[in-house]
Amino acid sequence: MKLFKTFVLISALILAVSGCKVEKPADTDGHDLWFHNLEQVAQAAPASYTTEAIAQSEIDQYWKGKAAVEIKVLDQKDDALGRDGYRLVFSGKKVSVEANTAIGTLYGVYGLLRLQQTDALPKGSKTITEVPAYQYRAFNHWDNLNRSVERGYAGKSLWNWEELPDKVSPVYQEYARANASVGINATAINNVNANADILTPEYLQKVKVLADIFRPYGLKIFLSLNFAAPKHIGGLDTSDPLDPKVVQFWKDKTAEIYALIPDFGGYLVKANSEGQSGPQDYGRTHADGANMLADALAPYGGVVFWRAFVYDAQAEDRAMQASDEFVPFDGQFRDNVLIQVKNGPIDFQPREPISPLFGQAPKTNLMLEVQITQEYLGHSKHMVYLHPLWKECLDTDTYEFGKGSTVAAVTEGKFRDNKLSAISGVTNIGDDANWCGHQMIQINWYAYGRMAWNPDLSSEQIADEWLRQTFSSDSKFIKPVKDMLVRSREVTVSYEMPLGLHHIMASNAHFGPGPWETSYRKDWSPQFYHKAGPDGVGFDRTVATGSGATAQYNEPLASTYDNIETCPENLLLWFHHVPWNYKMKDGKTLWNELCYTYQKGIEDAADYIKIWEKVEPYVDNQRYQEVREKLIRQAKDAMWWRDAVLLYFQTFSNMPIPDDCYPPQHTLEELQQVGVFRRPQGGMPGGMPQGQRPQGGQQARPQGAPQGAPQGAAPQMPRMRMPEIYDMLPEYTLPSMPDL
Ligand code: GCW
Repeated sequence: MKLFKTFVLISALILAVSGCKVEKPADTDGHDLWFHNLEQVAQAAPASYTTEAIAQSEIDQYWKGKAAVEIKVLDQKDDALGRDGYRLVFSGKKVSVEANTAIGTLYGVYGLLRLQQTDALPKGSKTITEVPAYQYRAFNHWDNLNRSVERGYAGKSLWNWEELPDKVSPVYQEYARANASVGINATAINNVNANADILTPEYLQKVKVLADIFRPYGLKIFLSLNFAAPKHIGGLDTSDPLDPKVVQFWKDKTAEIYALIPDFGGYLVKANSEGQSGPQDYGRTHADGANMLADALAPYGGVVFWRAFVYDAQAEDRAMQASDEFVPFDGQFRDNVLIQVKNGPIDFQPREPISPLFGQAPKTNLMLEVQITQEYLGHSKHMVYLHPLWKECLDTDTYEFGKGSTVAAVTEGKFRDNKLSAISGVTNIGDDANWCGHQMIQINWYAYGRMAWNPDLSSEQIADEWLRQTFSSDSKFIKPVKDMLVRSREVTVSYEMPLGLHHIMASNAHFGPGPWETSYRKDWSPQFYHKAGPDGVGFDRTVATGSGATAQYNEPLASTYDNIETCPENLLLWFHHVPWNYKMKDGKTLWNELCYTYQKGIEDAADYIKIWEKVEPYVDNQRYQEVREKLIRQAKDAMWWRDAVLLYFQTFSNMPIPDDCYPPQHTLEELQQVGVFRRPQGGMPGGMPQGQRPQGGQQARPQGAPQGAPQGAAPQMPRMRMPEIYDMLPEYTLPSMPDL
């Protein structure tokens, strides 16, 4: 007892002397996002619900500075600011927020409050000018009408269709406000695997209510449409885009929408992809389909986002298909069509090269689609800050118009006369209290908006801003946590699919490893992508011996990727089939490089826990515990990935896992029991719940016999749903590392 008292006394003394006691912040569920340090979460709707009133009320409630803030819509328009840009003029006793439009001033107000909340207000007189890089900074929700969310990991859809239009959740306004605060100005509210019902009068009444709530925040509604809608809800016997009845259907439907929603943004379309209907069903082209819709929208100023995410089971290399299908139509799309291209040529993998299409369609309005929801990066169970992934794509040079033709420059329209430009992100939002299912991945919503406004911002700057507004400005918190976030994408690449490996996740749920899996469609089969065998691993996409995908890039990218000597090692197995004993730049064999990269990924993921524990004093208990639990899960998943991939590849390489790597904790057989899915007949790649399958179009059907089971193939198992997989996951213990 005496000893204990002495201990308490000494501890108290140390604390008093060092003065390091930090007051523990109050618990929060994270619903207030990056508005956390402002006193109040979301205000009730101001008396008059206009952009001007909202801008003023944000300042009245949250501006803490001594200088008076004046909000001014310029009489004399300033072309340099465009529609959305703003100027903050700091002159001693006054700050003036100036813009050409009311929405510009609202962005200015949020910009000013951001400077306040991140301790970045200028000291003396200064003018800050901000103009967004893209005209449309769009969100894509993959939300179904039954409130399930395809690839959503944060609860149900925000849109309560049953209650609308009569009952309006306060969350709709909070959502609009959060988007406006980071500059997001367009939102496609329903899944691209679209249910045509969204276009019925009943649903349009509900959509109108959302549009009315979003409008003062500058957020335009888009709808994903089902290309077969003329058949499904229009009573027609065809949806052929060149059929006059179909053309009329879309004209009428568009007029009906604009009568309800005068500032409606336009249509987002997934056509002839993964079983969705499209113009090719009628022997027509992407250009025929997109242009027909564009013509219906043009009188109202609407635009079409037409997706380039297309592939079919017959293609030798899925990575080449978007270019193969779209390049022939370069120059044939209407001015108000944008072709929406995923960042990489396959599908939102932890690392992909850029889609070659960005460098191949000089006369087309191209826009970038990124995925904010972490379909392939640990769902909402893993902390992965995605800005570095997106920025890697935006900064990559396509060389299309010579050096400096980065994806950012191409999509911003710098080389086109038509200045229409857009960017879109598939959201990670649902009705979870914290919106995203994981406190830390709220950063990806924030970062997406900031990037869409300014693609030049660095990952560090955005993380810094977000942390200060969401948690604490204390440098003892900011420094380690920012560092952890900025590294996190690379860490996830290391423990999931390093060195250019891709698409080796468990099918269907796209969570956890499944390198041994096959599918009745080769292009859904992990084995098709890694091609592991006794001779090596990786997909040969070279011109001489492989699919020739490297030739879809402009020089010097094409030859850099094509040559195994110059191909960046982080994309090696994307472009090359490489022997297990191939010598890497650091002298290791490919096999050992794989082993050590996975090892490093596990170590780094486990290290997050220690970093988080050190910053405990700066985080409220609720968020601290929630994040800690998820980080433990993430580290265990990292080991699961490593064990599964290496043990499976080892059946081909026959090489040992080096002694200084953690030994596997499970056998390949055990792991294969966990990760095996069998697709039900006629199942869709999206793993959508029954009743949410796309209507019309060709359903994806088995193409040919499943591939022969290779060495190490998994036993046949009944199909399992996600929760069952979780129950079956062998409990991993964290490796005994110092201090853990
Ligand atoms: O990545 C795949 C997803 C599908 C998704 C599709 C797409 C909406 O697995 O769930 O469907 O991409 O982007 O259309």
